[in-house]
Amino acid sequence: RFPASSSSSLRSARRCEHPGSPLVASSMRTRSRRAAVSLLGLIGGAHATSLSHFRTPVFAAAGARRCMQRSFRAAAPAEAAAPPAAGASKGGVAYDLAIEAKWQAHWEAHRTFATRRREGKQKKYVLDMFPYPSGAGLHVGHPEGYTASDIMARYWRMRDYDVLHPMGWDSFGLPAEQHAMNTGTHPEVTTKENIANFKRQLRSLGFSYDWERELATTDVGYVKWTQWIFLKLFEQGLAFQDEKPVNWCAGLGTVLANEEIIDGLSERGGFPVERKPLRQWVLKITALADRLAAELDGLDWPEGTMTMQRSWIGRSEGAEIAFATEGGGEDVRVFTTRADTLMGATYVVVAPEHPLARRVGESDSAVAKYIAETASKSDLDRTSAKAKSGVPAGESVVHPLTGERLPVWVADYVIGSYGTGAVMAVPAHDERDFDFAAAHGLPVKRVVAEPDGAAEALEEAFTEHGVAVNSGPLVDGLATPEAKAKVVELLAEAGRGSAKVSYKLRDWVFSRQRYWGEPIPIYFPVTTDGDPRKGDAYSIDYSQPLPVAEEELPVALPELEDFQPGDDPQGCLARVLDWRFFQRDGKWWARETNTMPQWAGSCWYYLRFADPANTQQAWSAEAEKAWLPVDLYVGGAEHAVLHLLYARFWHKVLHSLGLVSTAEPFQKLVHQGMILGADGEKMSKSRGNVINPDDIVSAYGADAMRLYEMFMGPLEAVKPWQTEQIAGVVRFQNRVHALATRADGSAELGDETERLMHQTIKKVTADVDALSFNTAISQMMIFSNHLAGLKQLPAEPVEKLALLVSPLAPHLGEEAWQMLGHEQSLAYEPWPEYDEAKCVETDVVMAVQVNGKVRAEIKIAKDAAEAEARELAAASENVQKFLDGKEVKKFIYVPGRIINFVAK
Ligand code: ANZ
Repeated sequence: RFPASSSSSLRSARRCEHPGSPLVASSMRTRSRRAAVSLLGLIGGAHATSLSHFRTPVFAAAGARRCMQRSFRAAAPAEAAAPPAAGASKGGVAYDLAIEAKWQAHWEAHRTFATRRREGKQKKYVLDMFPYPSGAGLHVGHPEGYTASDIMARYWRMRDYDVLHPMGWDSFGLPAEQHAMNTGTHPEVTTKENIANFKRQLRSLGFSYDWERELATTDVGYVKWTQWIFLKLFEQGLAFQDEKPVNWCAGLGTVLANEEIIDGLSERGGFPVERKPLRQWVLKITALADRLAAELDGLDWPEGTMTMQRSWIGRSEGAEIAFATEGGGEDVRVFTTRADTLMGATYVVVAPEHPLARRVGESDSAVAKYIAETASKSDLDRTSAKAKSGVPAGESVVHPLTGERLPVWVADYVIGSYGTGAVMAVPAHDERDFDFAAAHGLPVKRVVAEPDGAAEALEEAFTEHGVAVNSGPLVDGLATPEAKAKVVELLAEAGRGSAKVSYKLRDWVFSRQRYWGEPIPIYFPVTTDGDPRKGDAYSIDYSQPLPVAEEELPVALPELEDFQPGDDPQGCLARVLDWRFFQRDGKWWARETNTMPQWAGSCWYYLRFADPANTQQAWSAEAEKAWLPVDLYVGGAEHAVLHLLYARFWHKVLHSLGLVSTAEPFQKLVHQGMILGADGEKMSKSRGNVINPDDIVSAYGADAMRLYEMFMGPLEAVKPWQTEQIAGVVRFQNRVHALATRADGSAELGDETERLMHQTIKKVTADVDALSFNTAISQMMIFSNHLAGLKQLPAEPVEKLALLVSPLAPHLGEEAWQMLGHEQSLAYEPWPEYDEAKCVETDVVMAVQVNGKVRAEIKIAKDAAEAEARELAAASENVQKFLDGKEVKKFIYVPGRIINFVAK
């Protein structure tokens, strides 16, 4: 499903490393680095089509309605209403695209999709990954997922569920901020404009959202509760400050996000970027690593996504082993998944960030130089480099079981933040150690033989499981799993090691030194002799972070005209002295000037949708119980890891605080497949293969767009856009419309039509349940063709067809329903039922042979008895003609297959 990793995806992988996440996803050393790369490549996509962002005040319901009516009218200009592709439908009134605007106005005026929650009814919460309202507007990938979820929302309403189907905006984020920096336009202005445009586009597609629940993550009333959740994390010790390496670009005087860096240079200006420690807020997602991995089990998610989450979390079972240092300093502790290879360790490697390396670097200039060189490299660059660089530390450690001395090296293929930041190197059985040993002339000692006992000299590392050799009488001969356990036992006896689980997942760096994000609601004591707002000297004590009181939330962003980050690494808010400093009880305090990352708002929006207008609480317990968890979550696979992991993390914290009642937020997850350009390539401006949904809607209508996107192929498949194929669904649409104009209440429902009607209801129901919309449409095409061929067209099958088609093509469904004489919208009309018995084909058409030659055809029950078959066959005129004057010697009858008279 995902594009194969190429050099460009590698590049985007590099650019998009997320500072709060493990950079090397699959395996640090021996396991597939390629998986890590393609995983990161995929995340790269996350930034391209970002789910990210949202500042408009939460509308009061009435105001919202008024405002929506305005934008609605704008959405239905005269051209859009013209029917260029529809034409006159055969035998009836022209199918006019203006009906789409008509029905949208109807739903609006009647509040058709206002959410209801009735006592004793079951619920379905159908959620889309809300969009970042970019300046470019919707692309064709958005309506694909949104149509799928809308079909389900409409279908479940007809099945008598109470449905929550909301939409909102993930409206904080980089593009609006970048635009602000370039043009001086306030991000709030850009964001508002973009939201209005997105909303116009979504409304033109006829989605059944409850717009009264609309929210944007930039709404002050939303920011308040995002900050409130941050304070919950802070109270729990899950949000803390730490010095973390950031990408410092001296040329631009700013900290850059990973996606703003290409090959070590800033995307803007091409200045070198160096990794530099900076005070940051960090969320302790690692505290929940085990639950985040284990609790995926009960979810109905795509297997691939669960696998990616698991490998991102990277649970690894192994052992921690302590090597004593020669000089009697701190032990060097290593993490290994192959304790069984302990006797094959020939040296020990520490990462350049390791305390031992730093200590040695203070007096050893070669080590100091090496540490400085590696500082600019990202973890991915370090782990994927072919050449294994490194320098000797000039010290040795003691092997915990043999007492042998092993040299210590400093090398950057060991990552400082994974495991203990140090490894025991076993070149015979680990590829990277093997390469490193070869490059630096270090010994290789084989301690694992092939399963059959063969142990030849090695030309490359033998990384498989096998049988222990050269490992002493207690371990030799044991198969790898037993050998691991035995070595851990021996280490435990010696007090030098124990079993240990490590995770690749890293704590989440949760601060940015930027403007367009939620201010972190923390402040610090200030020492000053004057007034820091007037520029007097001050010092801030960052070691004493204090939470802003709940009643003082939200901490709103100050007005700003210059959005450039500036040369203070604390970010542009640090320049807004009036906002930053305040006095209380005669003392000075300073606000935190870091803001939250793009991901914050999307971590809990699904909860707010349950209770969006609540001013007293983020959500009420009743609303949460009424709607959570999300029953169906639809969105792009590019969010398979980060967004979903972050949201699950917040949810689990809220769960442990008793604020939500389920452990997981999203029960079922579906990713729509990417829609490629007509050339089979990813749509992009530079290729000129981008399709604008507005153009399709104004030329063919929303229903045609919806039907086409669902008919292109399976929802999850990657598929190319083919405008010319829209004609097929337009024909279908016209045919259904024409049927509604012709239907005649007095016409009789024949057997064949009745059977096909029940078969169609059955198949469409099963297909919709399985989100297999393309096959549902095929079946309705077959059915509509059949009906179009009838001379006398009864109303019942056309009514059923109108109901069945309505979740997919809601304007058409409503229009047909109205033409058939119904006054109410069909949105809550019961979904058609089928009768299993009536689905079965009972009659067959059979050839009747006389002496092996076909002489007639009869229609007969599939399982008719021989006597009945003979009587019916013999009654045919032509058969009588050929039997005339002959004696029937034999009658051959195989039910449903053969009827033959053998006559002389
Ligand atoms: C000795 C050994 C022998 C190893 C052998 C492997 C094979 P996963 O499965 O990804 O957890 N390792 C540990 N910490 C590391 C770090 N900070 N940077 C780079 N590599 C690190 O991989 C665990 C293995 O990766 C560990 O097991 C260690 O190498 C290495 F035949 O220890 B092993």
